[in-house]
Formats: sequence, structure tokens, C-alpha cells
Amino acid sequence: MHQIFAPIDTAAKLNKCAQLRVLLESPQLDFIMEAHNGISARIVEEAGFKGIWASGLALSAQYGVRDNNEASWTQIVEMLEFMSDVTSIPILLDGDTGYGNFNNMRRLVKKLEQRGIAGVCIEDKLFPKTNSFINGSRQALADIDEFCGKIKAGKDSQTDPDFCIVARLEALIAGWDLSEAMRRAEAYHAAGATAILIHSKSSRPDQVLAFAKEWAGRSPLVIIPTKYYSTATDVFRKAEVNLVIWANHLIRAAVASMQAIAHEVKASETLINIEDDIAPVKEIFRLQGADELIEAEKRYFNNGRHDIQAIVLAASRGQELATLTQDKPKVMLPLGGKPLLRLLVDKFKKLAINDITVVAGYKAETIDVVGAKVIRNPDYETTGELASLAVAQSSFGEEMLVLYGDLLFRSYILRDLLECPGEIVAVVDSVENSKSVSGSPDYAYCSIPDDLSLFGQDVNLLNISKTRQTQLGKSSGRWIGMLRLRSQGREWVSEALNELQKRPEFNSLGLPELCNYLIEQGKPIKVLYIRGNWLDVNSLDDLDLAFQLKR
Ligand code: SPV
Ligand code: MG
Repeated sequence: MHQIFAPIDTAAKLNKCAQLRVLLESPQLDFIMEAHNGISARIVEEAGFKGIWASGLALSAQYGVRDNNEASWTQIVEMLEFMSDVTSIPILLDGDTGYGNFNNMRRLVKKLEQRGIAGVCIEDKLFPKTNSFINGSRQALADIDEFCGKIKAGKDSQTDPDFCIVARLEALIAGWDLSEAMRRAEAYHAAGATAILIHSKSSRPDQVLAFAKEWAGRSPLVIIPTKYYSTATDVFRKAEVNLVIWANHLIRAAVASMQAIAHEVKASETLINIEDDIAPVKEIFRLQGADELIEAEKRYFNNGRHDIQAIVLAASRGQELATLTQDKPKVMLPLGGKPLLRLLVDKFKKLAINDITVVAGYKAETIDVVGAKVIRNPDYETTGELASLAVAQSSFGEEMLVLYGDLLFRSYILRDLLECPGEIVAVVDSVENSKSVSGSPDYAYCSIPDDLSLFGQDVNLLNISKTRQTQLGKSSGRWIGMLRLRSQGREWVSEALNELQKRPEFNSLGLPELCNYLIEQGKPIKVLYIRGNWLDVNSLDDLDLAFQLKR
């Protein structure tokens, strides 16, 4: 009896070559399953198999070519790399005849090891070979010595001592008898094959069982029961077979399913009948490992910069534009054919801000802008901006922009805001009598007035107020209704919302009150000064002006 290499439950800790060797050498019966590309390889591993058969038939078939070495060996190896990359179990390649002579075999083994393939099975036929089930009896066998040289050349080329070379006997397929199979098996074993694969096209297992009996465990024994599939598996166990290869069943499953789905969709011209019968797109993403990439992006992309979420407060009607907002909220008023909100979303997208949430209220059902998610403040008639912001609170992102939905501004303002340091940054227009504000302005009182420097000043916001606060001196400008929150700032805002919600006047509070509360709590709000080039749309005149800020 051959040596037991290692107990099977330690196999997972071994490298792939050693794992395959364990599968071959341990006396218990094991199974490996065919795969033909990355996704099928993953499916085999997830199903619990301990190894993968990279079937020549299936690999050729998935390329749409015949199992006659029409796919080049490098094309096979290319696909094996995908299969190996996405799996942790060993792959045994069905290497046909080794794709040439001993020299080709040497290079093949080297390349397979480099791609993480655990072993190769070669069959004693002539290159280019034909699938054993197509006119098998007419196929010539390799010269024994030549084939033994190939095995030796492969063994001498491997660098991992556990890389496996399985010698496949085609004698029974080609119509020879058991003694010829035995003669060859002895020779291949002596040449150094890790295991012997005895192949048969009979629909009964008699041939392989007779061989197994005669072989009597001289080396590990492998079978492929494609044709004698109705044999009970225990029969193989009793015959002391080591490894069963389920050789082509995933490609056949895929073909049957693809044919049925393609025919149905063609005939019915709808997807409705098949959606429940196929894997959801989400399942494809899962098999591709999409979640891992999302996690990795958080760690590595943009120097760890988080995705920024924009929250657009758009619940109010915009009374000043009463006639125009009879059937839609202000954010849906068209400007040069596009709703205001569309212009806003386009500006965000230009700066890769793709997570856009609109808090809607008045005529919320009319808000329909691709790329923006709509959530509703059902109490918009009796509540204010902070109540709307609180509606979005459970879906706050890591970093955020909070702004009014009726804002229009040149893109550079947003770009500068994203660059501006500070956990919370407020945008303040320092131009006196700026045309931008037609409604009631939010006066901003800041620690230092705008010195018009090109490079950012370090300025703190002290207060925002609808009325002039003479005790605070001269206002430094107008807050335009835009805040940027980094992670810590976002947490401060969340805490502030929780606190303020306890107050009876919460429903009447707006973003300026939130800012003032944060400042009172000692949370610094930094200021980005701008000079014009923005607008909050409150009147028909504003709509004209807004047109100029479209870009
Ligand atoms: C293969 O899977 O390509 C094989 C096994 O060689 S069989 O098709 O059964 O010959
Ligand atoms: Mg094959």
C-alpha cells in the first residue's frame, strides 16, 4: 500500500501541490470537480470540493473549440491562472499529451508551477489528441518509452517536490486489454508518476474494477466515471480507488442552462419568465469578490479619502416663486431645459460625488433626477431644515456636503470647498451687496475678514444670523447655504441633531442654528471665503441670473 502523506484535515494548511498529493495518496476516496474558468473554479471550491479538475474538454468547450488541442497550451495556462487566482484548493490540469514531446512537457511543468497549478495529468496518446469518447478505439497510443521519458522530464523539471504528475492510461479506450494497461501502468509508475489514472468508455465499471484489483494499490489510482456514472460510489471505495474526477459536469450544466434561457428569451421577447431561474446579478458580484474591492478602495483610494455624500435640502416649496411652483418644488424648475437639481447633480458628478441624497417634501413625487436618491420629510409643512436633515441622519455617509437645493454656483466653489481643511467648513461670500442673495441673507460673522488672498486664510465662523448682530461688529459676508463635513465634523453634527431634537423649538430650526449651536459647543467651523459666483434662486430675476451660472 502506498504511503499516507498527511491526515486529510491538515490538508488546508499545506500548499496547493501538497494538498493535491494528499488527495491522491490518502487511502480514503476523494473527489475533484471540473471547472473551466475563474467563476466555475470558485463555485467548485464553494461547493466544498478539495480540488479542481481543469478539464481539457471543458476548457476547449468554453473557448468554443474542439477537444483536439485547438486551443494552444498557453491559452490553457492563461485560463488556469484566473482559476488559480480565485481559489485556494489545488488544480489538477488535464494536460492532454503534454502538448508535445518531453521538452514541451518540461516547459509546461515549469509554467504550471509558476501559475500555482498543483499537478498535471498526461495521457499516453499522440499530439494532437482527440477526446477519448470520440472514436477512442481508432486512436494510437504513445510509445511506452517515449511516454516514460515525458514523465521523467516532467518530474525533473518540478521545483516543488509535491507537484503531481498523473499518468493516464488510454489502453482500454483504444481497445487494448488489461495486460497492456498493466504493462504500461507499471512502466509509468516506475518512471515516477505520482498516480495512475485508468480511463474507460464502458458504461459499466468492470474494466476499471478489474484494473484496480490487479493494480492492488501499487500507487494511487484515479478514475473518471463519466460513462459508468450509474455505478454506486461505494463500489469505487471498496475497490480502493483514491480519487474520482467528475470531469465535465459544470460545463454541461452551464450549456443546458444557457440553451434553455436563450431559447426562452428569444421566443418570449421578455425577461419576465426567466429572472427567477437564473443567478441574481448580486450573486455574480459576490462570486467576483466585489465587496473586497469596496473595502480596499476605502483603504487605498484617494489617500484614504472617503466617498463624499451630498445631502440636498429641498423640502420647501419656494413661496416666492408661487406661480411657477404650483406643481413642482423649486428644485425642479427648469433652467435652459434642465431642472435646477439636475444642474446641481451634474456639478457633483463632475467632482466624483456620486452619492447624492435629496430630502424632499413639497411635491416630492415630482422629483425625478437620475443619479439622486430621494428621501422624504413627510412633515415638511410644519418643520424646518434641521428636521429635514434629521430625516437623512440614518443614512449619513462618512463625509458629507450639506446644502440648499436652490443653490447655484460655479464649479470651482465646490472644488475649493473639497480641498479646504477643517472638520466643518462653511462657504461665505465676502462681497458686500452681492447680487447673489435676493431673499433674506444669512450674515456670517467670522474671526478674520476676507483679506482677498489667493491662498486660504485660517478663519473661524463665529455666528450666522438672519439679522445684523451689531455686538459682533461688521459681518464678514453671507453664508451661502453650503457646509462640508469631514468624519469628525459629521459626528459633531449628528450629536448636535440628537441634542437639538430634544428642544421644543426643533421644528423651526435651520442650518444657521445648527452652526451656532456647534460653535457654542466649542466645535470649530472653518470658513472658505468666495467672492460672488453663486446664487440662491428665490425670484424670477434670480432664474435669469442663474442661467449665467449654469456652467
Ligand atoms: C476531460 O475532461 O477533458 C477528459 C476526461 O479528458 S474525458 O473527457 O472523460 O475523457
Ligand atoms: Mg481531456
